[in-house]
Amino acid sequence: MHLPVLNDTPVLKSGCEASSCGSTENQMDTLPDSIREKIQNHPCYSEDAHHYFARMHVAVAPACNIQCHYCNRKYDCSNESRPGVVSEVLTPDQAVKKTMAVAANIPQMTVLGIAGPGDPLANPERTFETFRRLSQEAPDIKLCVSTNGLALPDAVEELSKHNIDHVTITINCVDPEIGAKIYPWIFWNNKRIKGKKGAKILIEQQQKGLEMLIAKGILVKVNSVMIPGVNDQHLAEVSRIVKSKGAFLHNVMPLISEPEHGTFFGVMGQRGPTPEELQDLQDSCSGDMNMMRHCRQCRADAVGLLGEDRGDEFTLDKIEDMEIDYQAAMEKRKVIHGAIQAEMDSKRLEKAQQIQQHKEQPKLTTRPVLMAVATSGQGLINVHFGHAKEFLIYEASPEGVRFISHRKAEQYCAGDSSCGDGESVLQMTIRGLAGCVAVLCSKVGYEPWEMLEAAGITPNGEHAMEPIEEAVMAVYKEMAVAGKLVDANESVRVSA
Ligand code: CLF
Ligand code: SF4
Repeated sequence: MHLPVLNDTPVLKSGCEASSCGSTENQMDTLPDSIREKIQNHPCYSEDAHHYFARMHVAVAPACNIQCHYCNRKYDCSNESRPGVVSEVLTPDQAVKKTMAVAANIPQMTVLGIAGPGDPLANPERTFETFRRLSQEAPDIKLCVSTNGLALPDAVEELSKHNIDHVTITINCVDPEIGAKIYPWIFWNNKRIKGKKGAKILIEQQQKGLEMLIAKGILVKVNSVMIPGVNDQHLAEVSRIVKSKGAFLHNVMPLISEPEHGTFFGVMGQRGPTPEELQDLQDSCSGDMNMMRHCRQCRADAVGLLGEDRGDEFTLDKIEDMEIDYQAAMEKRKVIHGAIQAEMDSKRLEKAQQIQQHKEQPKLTTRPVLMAVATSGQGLINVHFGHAKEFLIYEASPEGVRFISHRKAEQYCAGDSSCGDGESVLQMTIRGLAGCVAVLCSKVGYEPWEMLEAAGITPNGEHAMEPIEEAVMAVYKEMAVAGKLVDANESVRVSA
């Protein structure tokens, strides 16, 4: 089908200059096979894989060797988790049992990560005992660790022994001046070292650890917490430096600083970035570096697909009652992984063909817009508007469709029907979709339909069970044909 060229309206420049989208999958096509093999079923390292494959964390690491101003020890590590106490800190033995139980019951779980609630490498015995046993007893599970980096250089040798080929280092700065504003102290050589001096040691250890991991052929992802007014102007430099040293992916996450979490930043009123500020920074870094945009800032005991938490199904008392035949489970896992891989390969092929067709068609001159999508995985539009716990946000433009971020439904409320100011959960969810021109879901009820329309967001239930990117592009074209996308002065993004 030929696309109509609507008019001469200037195109608002999208952050993406590529022919289709800025997803890691397009970059993935150019990766060597050895790296592709490492990331193709890792839900964090591959944006595509996160629709299909799950991860789990085991909370075996309670202690930490530094203090971050965005962390309160009562809560999960903010490096890799949303604030919220871990339900259970596990022993290595309990962690292994839990992993086996999850692997048998959720065959899509391909990655086991240790990410807290403190720093895994500040708890080396517990962390390495867990990894050692799992690498022997469940060799089909990829092992992954996330660290603040202070103890990393001393741990690299041990990490490489346990077949851990994914390491995340949280690097918030490369300048001790800035570091002193984020880290009040570190614990180093049995002493507490404060301010710039402590930050300098931490930065040096992080950079040294990064270089050592790369030298060992271990894939490194760098996480950074974006703190407006503190390191936001500095993170592009961080991105450039870590890329030059060989980091594979950069994940810039928004600071979470609710006063009720009792963190220094929360109490001091330090704000987190708006979605718009976050996207601008990610876009500005993306020229230099592969950017991760689908991070869910998971709990240190998260289980399931990114964005879902099935931890309650695998509490210690429930695991005790489970009969697990891991050999049989491994066979089943192999078959399921093979089927998912085949589906992903065929989708990738289809996508490549669509990109080619798209290139050959006359270019639209319409503006880029954001659309929200309700999905529970498999890359399909398969969730009812009212059941969505989160929405994935895509940008559609004449260049194609690209994933931007995710936004929680009910993000201002814990699930009561209303908050203090009388705003309903539905109203809050719709407010959270501000800036989107449409929401695609499997179905939408009458009341939300009217409220969405009143908010200027077109509800769309016509693409149920269709692949997300195709559906988003189809809706974009329909809107273009209907002349709804010609106002180039209208802002593409509005902060929620
Ligand atoms: Fe866990 Fe982290 Fe490994 Fe993933 S999470 S240790 S790399 S398996 Fe993933 Fe969660 Fe974001 Fe972490 S979405 S917080 S990036
Ligand atoms: Fe908290 Fe993690 Fe920072 Fe340690 S490294 S203080 S656990 S956020």
